[in-house]
Amino acid sequence: MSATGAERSFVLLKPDAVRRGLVGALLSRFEAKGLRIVALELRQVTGELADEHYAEHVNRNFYPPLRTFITSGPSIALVVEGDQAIEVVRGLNGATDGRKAAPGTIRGDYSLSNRENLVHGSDSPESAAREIKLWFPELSD
Ligand code: RTP
Ligand code: MG
Repeated sequence: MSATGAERSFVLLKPDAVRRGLVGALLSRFEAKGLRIVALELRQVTGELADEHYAEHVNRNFYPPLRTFITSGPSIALVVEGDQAIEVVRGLNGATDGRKAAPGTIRGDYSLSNRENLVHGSDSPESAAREIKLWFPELSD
């Protein structure tokens, strides 16, 4: 929670979003929904940062290719704020697998992949707090 009471979520526009020139289109969706951008930065994700960000996945079979992908070019890291921002962002992002994600969602409209799915959003208040502290320590108390 921020000082204003609105919820915050961490969002990452992954390297495929930057490569494909979709940053503006994707940011527009979050802004049009009414979420406020409170931090934003272009970041080249290192393997070390990837391992921390995806700590829950590092031992999964899909992690090595995910690590290669997420470090393959610059990403846009941001924090958004608004009423129920965590759940709202997950709804805008859509299901993990772009092939199954509903039309109207970011992944449903722009992704045909279970890995290159354009966007990350925190999945719980605990994850949001952890991820905001990891990516934007200056925002944490
Ligand atoms: P995210 O964390 O990026 O918001 O995505 P998510 O919650 O919808 O999905 P999660 O299960 O947390 O997986 C994290 C990311 O790993 C890649 N992935 N690849 N079987 C696979 O090949 C596989 N499963 C997941 C995706 O990039 C997914 O977003
Ligand atoms: Mg996740």
